[in-house]
Amino acid sequence: MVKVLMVEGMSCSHCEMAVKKALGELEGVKDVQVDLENKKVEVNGENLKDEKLKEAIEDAGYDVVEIH
Ligand SMILES: [Cu+2]
Repeated sequence: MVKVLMVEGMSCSHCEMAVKKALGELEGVKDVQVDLENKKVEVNGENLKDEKLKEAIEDAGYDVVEIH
């Protein structure tokens, strides 16, 4: 399954790495793609829970404005 998240606050490659790392540590996550320009994060995996994804990103210091 694929989840697309709109994330506010990412501005550089460090942010990108931080978000990738935070999501990569979650169970079921196989791949994370970050599109800085469009504030878009695409998560690929199994049994992804919106709540868990949101929590991981917020704990890393960014805001999730949308998940679909
Ligand atoms: Cu940054």
